[in-house]
Amino acid sequence: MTRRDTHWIVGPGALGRLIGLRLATRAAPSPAVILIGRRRLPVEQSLVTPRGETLEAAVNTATLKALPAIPPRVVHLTTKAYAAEEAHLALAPHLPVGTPLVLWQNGFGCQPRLSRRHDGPVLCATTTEGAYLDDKAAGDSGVVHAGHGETLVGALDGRHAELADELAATLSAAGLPARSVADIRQRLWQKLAVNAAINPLVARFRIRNGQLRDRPFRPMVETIIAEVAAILAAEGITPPGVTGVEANASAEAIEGWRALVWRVVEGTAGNRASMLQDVLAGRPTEHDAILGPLLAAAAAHRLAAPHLTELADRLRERELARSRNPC
Ligand code: KPL
Repeated sequence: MTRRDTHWIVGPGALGRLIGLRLATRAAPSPAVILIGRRRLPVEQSLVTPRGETLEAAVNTATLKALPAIPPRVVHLTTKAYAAEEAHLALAPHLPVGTPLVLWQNGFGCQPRLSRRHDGPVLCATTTEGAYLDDKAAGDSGVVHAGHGETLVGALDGRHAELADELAATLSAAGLPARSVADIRQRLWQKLAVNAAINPLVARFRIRNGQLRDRPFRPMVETIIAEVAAILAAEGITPPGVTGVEANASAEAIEGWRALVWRVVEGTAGNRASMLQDVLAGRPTEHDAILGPLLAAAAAHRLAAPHLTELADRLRERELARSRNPC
């Protein structure tokens, strides 16, 4: 194994393992993959494809405290948003200068900060691939690739297009269709808008995404969409398919956000959203990365966002209660 083709995957949750195992089981030449977590994972890992096939792979594993000797060609940071900067801090001193970093986090919190701090090219990725860890089926050694999606990659400052093209080609060849884009900031905010309209509500009421279509939840979603649309208009973020600065404040833009959110609710009706899964498992949630940037933008533009504020307050209180009474 050489540096040339080695991908370090830091944060081997469902997404990290999906990327790692897709790369490792890709037709030759498959890149070498090292899964790096807080604890060492079993070497033998399996991936259940959306068609139900099981792909097996032996991957190298390591921990943040005992990093591999082989330097990476690229590092994928796939931790939850709230853990990304701490993981980067542990990792950065051990990376050769100029090592490319790919950030796979939800929201828009750590991406600008790490893009400034990292000593090398930084790409951001956003994906609609569906994956979960199935501990019952595979213990600690498997991930289920639940549904195909699309991955978009790019740098916040629009640089490193060649690297983004190369990464998109590598991911696509591994069965994760990917495209390099010049407007990843827009794309990250678009996903954040969807997450903000769905995740805090389903986590608060402990419901599946599809239940948002019914009363009493539907009007709550509409209220959140209206607040999010106003904030994003002020930030110059347009919904997919709607372009132009003037379009931002228009009825067309609000309809664009509504269409996007309800399309995702429909498409993921049976899902328990990631924030609900975190709440049910007693884990921290990504509320800071999702609601934090929206509330900061609302404050900067002097816009009221009472419903988003209330949802953020509740999630923050839950976090405080969790840290006082860890189970
Ligand atoms: O991305 C998601 C999540 O669960 O975090 C959505 C789109 C809300 C699907 O469940």
